[in-house]
Parts: sequence; structure tokens; C-alpha cells
Amino acid sequence: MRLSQYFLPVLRENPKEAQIASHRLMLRAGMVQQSSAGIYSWLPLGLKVLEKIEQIVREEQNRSGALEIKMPTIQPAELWQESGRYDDYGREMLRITDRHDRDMLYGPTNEEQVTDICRSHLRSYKSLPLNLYHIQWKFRDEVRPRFGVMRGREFLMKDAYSFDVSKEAARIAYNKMFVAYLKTFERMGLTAIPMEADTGPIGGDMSHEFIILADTGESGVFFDKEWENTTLVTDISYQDDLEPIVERFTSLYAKTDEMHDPATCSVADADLLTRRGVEVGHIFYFGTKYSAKMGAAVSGPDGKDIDVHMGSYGIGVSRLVGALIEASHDERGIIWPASVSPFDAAIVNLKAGHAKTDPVCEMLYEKLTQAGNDILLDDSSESPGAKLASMDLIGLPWQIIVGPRGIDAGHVELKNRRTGETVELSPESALNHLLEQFG
Ligand code: P5A
Repeated sequence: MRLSQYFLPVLRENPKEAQIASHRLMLRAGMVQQSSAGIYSWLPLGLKVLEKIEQIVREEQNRSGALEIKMPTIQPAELWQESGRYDDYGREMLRITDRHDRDMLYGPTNEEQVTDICRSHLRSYKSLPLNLYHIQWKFRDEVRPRFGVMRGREFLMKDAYSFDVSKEAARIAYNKMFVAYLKTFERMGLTAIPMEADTGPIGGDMSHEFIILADTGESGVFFDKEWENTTLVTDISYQDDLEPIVERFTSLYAKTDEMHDPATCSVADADLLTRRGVEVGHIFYFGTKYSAKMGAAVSGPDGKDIDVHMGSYGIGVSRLVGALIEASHDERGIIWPASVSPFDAAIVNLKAGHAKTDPVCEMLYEKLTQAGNDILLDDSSESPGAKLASMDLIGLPWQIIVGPRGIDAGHVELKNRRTGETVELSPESALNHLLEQFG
């Protein structure tokens, strides 16, 4: 992509409304634009990151055996009246009336909608286990939308729903998602600690939140300091017995503040850490809470009906964009992990239109692009200082900086955004170095 043909509305000044780094940097890097409180337009650079995250989430869901579907954003009120949540959900639910005066709502989550699919099509225990997921926009009329996409009103969630014949079988589904979450967050370069959590309006008796530690996070958390020495090793196969693996993680103390009770806490004060964090995922087992009320049953081997045991599993896809930035930035801007970076590298032509820099930039751009990499070429007419500041701000892992003086001396600069390390290399060596990096 040539910057001259792109839409990257970077801001030089810090926007006043942004209180935390990720919100500030997302606005400054031209990733999003606020439409109304807690509702955002995703601009090209932001959308690219959102879609990269979405794809990692999708791949790990698929690997775990879950099947992708797409349910609507707008749901009929009847389904929620059946489960009893239409009234319980309160003012967080955006209620809509259609032209026939039918009560509808913009879905804050999809337990009811997916239970309706299950009861319409599943007849026998032989169809189970089943896990259906989608990646879809949600709306929650939060009292205090804040921190940009971190607590939005409209936000993108991956939500999966498992169906099983018994509590034991549902536990296997729960463990699979647990492991899929460890793998998903690891691929994004994040350490997300699974913590025992409250089930809130979703309900049920077993639940874990996956939390990234960050001072600006909204969740208070308590955990054994042993977590600091624990690697969330995830070269685990879904064919393995996952129970001992999940138990290993869940037996080490980690609870959200709603669940932590100093009176019953098993960890000595000296070994207990208290921090803040961002909840990027939340998984639930709630048994037959929805299936019993909504009549989602299958016939068992003995011909008798069994209410389906269900769990639901959420990942905050749009929140992750902010969470990743909270976890990885410096005073100059964002530092993307390669797996979610909007482009693989930038080529910065410090003097676009110059007879010496242009051909070198074109050669690098063409060779890197032909090798299948997604490259941003800054061919704009901005000043060199502004260009370098913008590139640090948008945080691509690599920059090749091409200036007329360097070319005269036979070199370009290859900069690693994370370490800040810059080396002078011939254009060919810089190219080969990057091709090796990208594999
Ligand atoms: C699980 C999937 C659920 O809704 N039903 C379907 C269950 N869980 S949850 O914890 O309420 O939400 C799942 C994840 O969505 C993200 N999230 C948000 N992201 C941005 N803005 C919000 N207002 C918001 N609310 C929830 C979180 O990452 C959460 O873990």
C-alpha cells in the first residue's frame, strides 16, 4: 500500500477525551473515530488489526472443533421472554420496536438465539457434542462507556456456545475452550491469566475470566505470585486429555475481586499479588439454565429426553485491539506484535520524488510485496521528521528508512520498532534480512 493512496488520518496532538494510552494512540494513529459515546467507526488501519485478531480467534476456534455460524444482531424479544432475561437485563439492553410494533432488541449476547437453533434442529444425543460460534457486533448500553474500544457500547465479540448431554461432557467442551483461549492469546503475544470469575447476568456455576495485567485495567484481581513463574504452555493437542492441563492452571489461585474473599483465601498474604487487569475473555458453564426454560432437549440412548447442558465462551475482539496496545507501547506510539500488525513493514522514503530514493524504495516495495508481504510505502510529501514520528506512532515491527544521503553512502536504515535498534545496510541486505524475518 502506498501511503499517498491510503487513508491514515494521524493526529499530532493528544486528544483531550482519551484518558488511557490505548485510546489516545488509537485516535492518534487514525485507527478509529468516535461516532457517539462508546460507538466507533473503524478506519482502514484499525480495521486491519481488528480483522487480524478476528482471524487468529477464528483459526483457534476452528482447530478446537467449533463451527462458525453468523447469527443476527437484531433479535426478537420473545426469545428473551422465554428465558426470563428480557426483564432481568434492564437498561443495558437496547430495545427496538419494528414497524409492526414487534419488540426487538440489539443483541448483547446470543444464548437465547443459539438455544433456539439447537431446539429446532437437535433431536438425538448422537448429534452432540456440538459447539457453534460467531463473530458478531453486540450492543450493551453501558452506564459508563469509556477508554475507547475497551468499554464500548457497540463492540465485536466472538461468542461460542457448547451443547452436551451431561455435565461431564460439558466439562470436556469447557476445557477445550479454555485451552483454545490460552493458544489464542499466546498467538497475539499476550499473557492472559485465567481467573475464577463471577457469572453475572449470563448465569451458571463455573466461570473463568482471561485477564491481561495492566494498571489501567478495570478489573481488580488477586493471584498467587507463582503465576509470575508459570508459562502458559500451549503446545497441547485437542486429542489429549485436557482435564489435568486445565486443572494445573485452575488449581493455582487467581480470582477476580468479586470472587476473592480474604477470609477463605488459601494463599498466604506474602504470596498474594493484587493487581488490575483487562478482561479479554470470559467462559461459562451454566448447565440447563436456558435449555430447560426454552425446551432444548435431545433423546438419550434410553429414549428419554435430556435437557442439553450448555456453556458460552466470549472473547472481546474489539477490546483486544485496545488491550494489545496497553500491553505494548512506548512514549512514541504503538508497538505491534507481528501476528496482529496492520502491515508487516514500512518503507519510508524520506524524500519522495527524489531521483535516488525513489528507485530504491520501488525496488524494495516490489520485492517485498511480491514475496507475499503486506508493506506500507511512505511516498508522501511530509517532512522527514513527521514521517518518522508517524511510523513510530503506528508501530509496524520494521521500518526501512531511505534517504538521499544514505543512498549516496550506499545504505538504508533498517529499524526494529520494538528494540529501537537501527542498522545501516545496503538496500539488498536490508531486503534479505526482512525476507528472512518474514520466512
Ligand atoms: C460469553 C459469550 C458473555 O457475554 N455470552 C456469550 C457470554 N460474556 S461477557 O463476559 O459478558 O462478554 C465476553 C467478552 O466480551 C468483552 N466485552 C466487551 N468489550 C468491549 N466493550 C464492552 N462493553 C464489553 N463487554 C464485554 C469482554 O472481553 C468479555 O470478556
